[in-house]
This record gives sequence, structure tokens and C-alpha cells, in this order.
Amino acid sequence: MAGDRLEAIARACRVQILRMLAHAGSGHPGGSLSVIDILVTLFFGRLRHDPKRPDWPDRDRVVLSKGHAVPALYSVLATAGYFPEKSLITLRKLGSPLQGHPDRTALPGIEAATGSLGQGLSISLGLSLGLKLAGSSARVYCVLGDGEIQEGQVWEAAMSAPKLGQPDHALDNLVVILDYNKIQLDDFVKKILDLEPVIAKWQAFGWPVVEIDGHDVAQIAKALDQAEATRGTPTFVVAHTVKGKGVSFMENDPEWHGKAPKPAEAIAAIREVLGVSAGAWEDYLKTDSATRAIVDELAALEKK
Ligand SMILES: Cc1ncc(C[n+]2csc(CCOP(=O)(O)OP(=O)(O)O)c2C)c(N)n1
Ligand SMILES: [Mg+2]
Repeated sequence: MAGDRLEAIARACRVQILRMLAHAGSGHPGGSLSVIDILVTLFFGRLRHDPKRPDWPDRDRVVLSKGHAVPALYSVLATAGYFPEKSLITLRKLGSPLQGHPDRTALPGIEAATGSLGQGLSISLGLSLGLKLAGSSARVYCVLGDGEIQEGQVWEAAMSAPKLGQPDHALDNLVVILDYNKIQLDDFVKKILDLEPVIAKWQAFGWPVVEIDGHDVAQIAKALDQAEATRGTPTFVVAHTVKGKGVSFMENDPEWHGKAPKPAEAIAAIREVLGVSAGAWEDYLKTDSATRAIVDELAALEKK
């Protein structure tokens, strides 16, 4: 089953995200865990790409505009074979290509330097138009955060995209996915500056909108199919998600936007992601040597 495979990869990526952040001692768990099912479905269910040839001109592009969630992207790139998994624990270390925000000059597989929020959609418009003008069939996937779209530059790009390149080079190679987890840095998006009615706003600018559960890989894949079948306009996908998804003490809590778990918290979170009860954990670890190694490494870190 394709869905089971994607869910298994997403679980493994969640484990890696928690591991990386605990080793780094800083970073953004909430938005990494909310976006991971989207990134896994893109990279393992959709993208035309070749990890051995990251500069292949006709590759599909993923622009993670909400760049602070890059641990999710690193976990996916490592799993796909862009670089060794052991590099993941160099996250945020001095000299590592895995910086706290993505750097395309440092790490093959990264398409744009993001993290200064609000810019990724404008970059994606340029990439989409360039590919169209070059006669390439490559597609561009831009992932936005909901707090991020409180930035004005996003709306300038949103107004332009359905008109850019018309009529011969319309940007139907562009898909924008909103990770709508309802929380930004300070608090709930609604309390800071409500986005609603978000669907009607994008529709008013000329975007077809597809609304999905952003943790349901079948729904994500179907939305991407719909986008690919759409001619003449880019597509906007509103993915309803849960910030911190998969870890009970992180879910839906603004506190976990930009705070790394302590090693012991990461171990508890990994156990939850894998769906193992506290009582069954030691026996489980005897059957899973890869997780055992990650847990031992975190336990050693806790003692430091
Ligand atoms: C231009 C800019 N302003 C402020 C910040 C600081 N910042 C980092 S993450 C964040 C909140 C983003 O919220 P959202 O897009 O909803 O991200 P998610 O919930 O997916 O983590 C802010 C304000 C930034 N990175 N860039
Ligand atoms: Mg958010």
C-alpha cells in the first residue's frame, strides 16, 4: 500500500526531527512536525528528482518558504539519499551545511535560502516562470506557513501568480501548499491577525483552492493530482494541520514553536511517535536496533 509506505517514512522522519533538535539544543519542532507528512508525500510520492543529480535542470523544485521548519526537509533529504543520515545530528553546528535555516549554496537539494519569512512565494513565481519560458515540464511546490502569510510580500505574489506568464506561459506548474496549523511564533494566528476567510481571499485572486487534511497522505496525493490536472493557473492547497503533530505534549501548543526538546523529552516523544506504551518500551527497543541506537545516543547526551 502506497499510503502505508509514506506513513512509515513520515514516522521515521519524525523520529529524526526530534533527535536532531535534541542534539542541536535549539530549533523549531512544532512547524517541522506539522509539515512532515506534506514533505514526505512530495518527495516519496510525487517529485521527479534524482538525489544523485541535485542540479538536474528538469527536476521538480520544493521551496520550503517557512524555512525554520528545515529539520523536516533535512530528514526527508537524508532519507531520499541526498546526504548520509549521520550528518543529521550536525544540525545548527558551526560549519555544518545543515544550518538552522536552509542554505542552497551549502547543501545540494535545497532550492532556496529561506527563513526570512514571506519571500519563498516570490522566489517560486520566478522559478515557475523561468521553467515555463525554458520549455521545461518541471513543477514547483512552495510550502507556506500560516503565520508567514501575515507578511505583505506574500499577498503581492499571490495577486500576481495567476496573471503572470499568461496566456502562453501560465504558471500551472506551480502548487502552493499552506501548512495551516493555526499557530505562529507568539500565539494562535487568529489572536494575532486572523487570516479568515483564507480560501475566499486566494480564490478572489484567481487561484483554484483545494482544502485537505495535511496529515492524510492520500488526501495530500489527491490534491497534488488535482493540481497537476489543472491548466492555465497555479493551484493553492490549504492543508489543515496540527502544530507538533504526533507528540501529545507538543501538539497545538505555541510553547513548542521554537524550543528544542531536552534529550529525555525527545526519547519520550520518539516513543509516542512510534506508538509504543511506556511499559512496552524496553521490550520494543530489543526489536528495533536503529531506534535503540538513537535512544542510547540521546541518553548519553542527557548525562552530559
Ligand atoms: C520576516 C520574518 N519575521 C519574523 C520572523 C521570526 N519568525 C520565525 S518563525 C515565525 C512564525 C511563523 O509562523 P508560521 O508561518 O505559522 O510557522 P509554523 O507554525 O509552521 O512553524 C516568526 C515570526 C522571521 N523568521 N522572518
Ligand atoms: Mg503556523
